[in-house]
Amino acid sequence: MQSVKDRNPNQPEFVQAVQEVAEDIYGWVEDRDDYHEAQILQRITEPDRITSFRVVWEDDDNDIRVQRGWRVQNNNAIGPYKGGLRFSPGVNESVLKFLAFEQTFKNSLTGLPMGGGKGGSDFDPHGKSDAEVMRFCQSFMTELYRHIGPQVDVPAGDIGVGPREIGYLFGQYKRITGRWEGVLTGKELSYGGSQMRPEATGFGAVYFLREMMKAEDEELEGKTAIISGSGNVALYAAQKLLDCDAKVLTLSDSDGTIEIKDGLNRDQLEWIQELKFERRGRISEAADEFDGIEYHDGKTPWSVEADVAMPCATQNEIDKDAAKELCGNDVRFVVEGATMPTTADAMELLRGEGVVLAPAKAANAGGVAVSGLEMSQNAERMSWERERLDSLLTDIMADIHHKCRTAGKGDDGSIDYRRGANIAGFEKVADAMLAYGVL
Ligand code: NDP
Ligand code: 2IT
Repeated sequence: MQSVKDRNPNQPEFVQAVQEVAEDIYGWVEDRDDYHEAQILQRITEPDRITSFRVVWEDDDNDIRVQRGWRVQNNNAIGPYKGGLRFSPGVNESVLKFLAFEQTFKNSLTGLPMGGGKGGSDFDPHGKSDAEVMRFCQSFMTELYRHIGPQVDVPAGDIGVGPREIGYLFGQYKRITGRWEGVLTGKELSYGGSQMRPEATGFGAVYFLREMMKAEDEELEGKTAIISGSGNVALYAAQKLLDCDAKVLTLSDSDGTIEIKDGLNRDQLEWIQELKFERRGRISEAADEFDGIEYHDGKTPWSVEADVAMPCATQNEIDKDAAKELCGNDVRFVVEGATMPTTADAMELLRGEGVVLAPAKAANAGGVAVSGLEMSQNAERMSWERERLDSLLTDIMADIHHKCRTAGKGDDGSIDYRRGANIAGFEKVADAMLAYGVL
């Protein structure tokens, strides 16, 4: 870890992500001489390559704007680089390196042949017109296209990148290369998207939760959940929780939280999905629209009592104080819909209190898993039915749960899902790297 810290100064998110994996696998790899001789740990913490580029675009006032763009191709030992693009002002190389590192082990857990990558820009889509977003995406892809391809690297969405952005990016790739090919996932249905991709991450996280509860002889029906965020992951997690007759008590955005004391109903959820996905409004508007929904400006959801917490917004959103609140309210399950939403000290506290934690690389793997299925559909020029995809997603999440439980079983029979996810995700990538010799 010291050498990782020395080689990556001023990259706290990346160091945090590596530290988490290292803590969990260190005991397990201790007597693996083959890994040590081949320097697998040192090699796996160094991205294959990072491309950075300037993205210039013109806003609606004809002012010239300059942004930074990146693609981190972390590891392609088990398949083409695969992972989303994030457009958000907080994006920098450390954030993208941590996301690409996480993605490598997450993709491995899905059982599909996908390596790990991530990219994005410090561009902020909030408040931009469609025309501005289009011009930015076209400029971004004009740089990115030479580094990606269906057998090379297949980006998708993440924070700030949804179907609208994927459409502009895909159109520009097609225009420049003259090729229609499955170079991005998360596409709309009219041009080769998958029926289940929008829902897959949120639904998958709830399927994982259901498996964890089953293993503890508990039912999801009737349980209460607090969710942060109101984007792709949060709103489809909420939808699946309602399908399972659980109660959703909160949603949020970066301005504040809404609290729904009696639990979110379907009409409210559909209205909020339209607000967020179509009108790109703020979550506070839901409180203006509906009686029974209260808005708490500047607040996070973590002080509301519930059985389950689902952080579905961004990294490090549950800090030690938030973890204390969760424990004080007897939250039993934390399901990480977002990537690395829990700080290291919060994680330690939750583990110490016996909270059952579904780690991000397992719990939110449903999205990239269905992206993998979208790649298969594009390669065979077929479109698969929703029922088939939902059943595959259900099976993949159950399989990931099983892998984490098996690898995460302690000598005393206790289960540590985070340790299990890290070991199971790591092993497949490390073994493939061993097979290739020194490279
Ligand atoms: P979206 O852009 O659709 O939604 C993000 C949500 O989180 C918005 O409500 C946003 O609020 C909020 N948010 C973003 N940044 C912050 C912040 N700094 N503080 C507080 N709230 C914030 O993104 P996704 O739902 O796609 O992604 C959310 C998380 O899930 C990320 O960690 C991502 O890596 C992870 N994930 C996503 C997958 C996917 O398929 N999309 C797959 C696997 C993981 P606001 O509008 O105010 O910014
Ligand atoms: O973090 C993630 O897994 C994603 N943003 C989705 C990646 C993908 O390629 O679908």
